[in-house]
Amino acid sequence: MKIEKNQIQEFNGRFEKEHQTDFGALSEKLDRKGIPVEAIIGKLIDFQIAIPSWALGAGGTRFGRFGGVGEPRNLEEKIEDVGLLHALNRSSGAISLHIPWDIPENVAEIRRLAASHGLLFDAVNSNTFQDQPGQALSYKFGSLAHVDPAVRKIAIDHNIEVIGYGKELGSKSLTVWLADGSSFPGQADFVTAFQNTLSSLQEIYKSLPADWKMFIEYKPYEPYFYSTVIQDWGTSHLLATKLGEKAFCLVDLGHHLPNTNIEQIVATLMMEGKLGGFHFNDSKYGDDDLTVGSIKPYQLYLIFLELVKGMENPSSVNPPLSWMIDASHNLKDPLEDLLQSVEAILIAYAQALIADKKSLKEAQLKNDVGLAQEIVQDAFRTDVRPLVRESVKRAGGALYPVRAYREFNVREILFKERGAGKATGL
Ligand SMILES: [Mn+2]
Repeated sequence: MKIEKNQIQEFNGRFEKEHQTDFGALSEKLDRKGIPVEAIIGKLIDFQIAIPSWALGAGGTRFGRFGGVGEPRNLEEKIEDVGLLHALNRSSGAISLHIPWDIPENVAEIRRLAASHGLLFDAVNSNTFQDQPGQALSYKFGSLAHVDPAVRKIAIDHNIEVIGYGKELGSKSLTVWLADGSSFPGQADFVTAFQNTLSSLQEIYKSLPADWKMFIEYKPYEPYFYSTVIQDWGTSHLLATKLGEKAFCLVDLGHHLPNTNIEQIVATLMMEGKLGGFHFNDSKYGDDDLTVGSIKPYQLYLIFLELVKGMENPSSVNPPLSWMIDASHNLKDPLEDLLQSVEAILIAYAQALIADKKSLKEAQLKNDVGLAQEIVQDAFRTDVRPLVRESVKRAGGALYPVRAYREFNVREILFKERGAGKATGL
């Protein structure tokens, strides 16, 4: 299925008048404050968020999985799904693949298909958290951190193989998320596990092309419950620093203990030039992988405020960031959910862009706590949705992507085309 431009134009035409009223009122308000509306629209249009191939089907929990209908049955259909999202919001112009779930059989054809939807390949993701069919030795007690060098070699070779697939697809980064850890005190030696991981990553790093980045993702617990080798941003930063200038930390919003100040982590990593990428999702308790902005939209905005401050800092040494969604759950239609996530990200970004950072700095220098709070909250409490809609519309997307998705009967059409099958790789 493909959404045609004239479908979107016809849809937008019906809502143009009400949108112009909303956008006009907001523009006027922002103009009065001296906020550069056109420049902000340009930034919103440029902002692209990669969609992970594993979020396109219904996710499961350890208690079961309730599949949806019309889920993608292969890599081609996953690309088609991301193409549908991108047609609707013009902000989902990349796909992040998971190897071995998404090994391309015909690379040239896959590249051509992605290009026909206007999509690029973002970071490739390795998988050493589960054994693959026919694998000689098991990852049960670890992969890159394993005490047996023969197991480590299998995990290293897999990561190098993933880089190979990424090179063929035009990807420029490898994301390593390591499940390795222990569930019982005494099970593993912390120092040995760290040193094994570092030397394994150093082997992989040697195979990283000159213009690539390696993202090191951290997570405090799960699947193991006593210790995780790469448990926090400090460990990730330590590894990235020891590896070299192509290695960076990756922040997954769900990979923190409750109430962690993620915006402070983001600010610190950007200051050090070591923030590489982002996995967006939302959570209430743990790594819940819920829709971005569904639980803690204020936190998302505060994180974006630090990101924007970092990006707008002319002396920043941090490279451009890689933006990705990493969510998966089993209640909503995955495509509709991803449209909501992308919209939430754009809203938080727009709020951070309109925030009066100059006045905030002045208030901070005067220790004017009350004023600082007023400034920070003023942007968050501004309904920036007309600004986001205007940017999506100018880029060729639908004014209301979720509504358009429903009106175009996307899921029903995909169901007719694909049947009730379950998505691959989940
Ligand atoms: Mn993640």
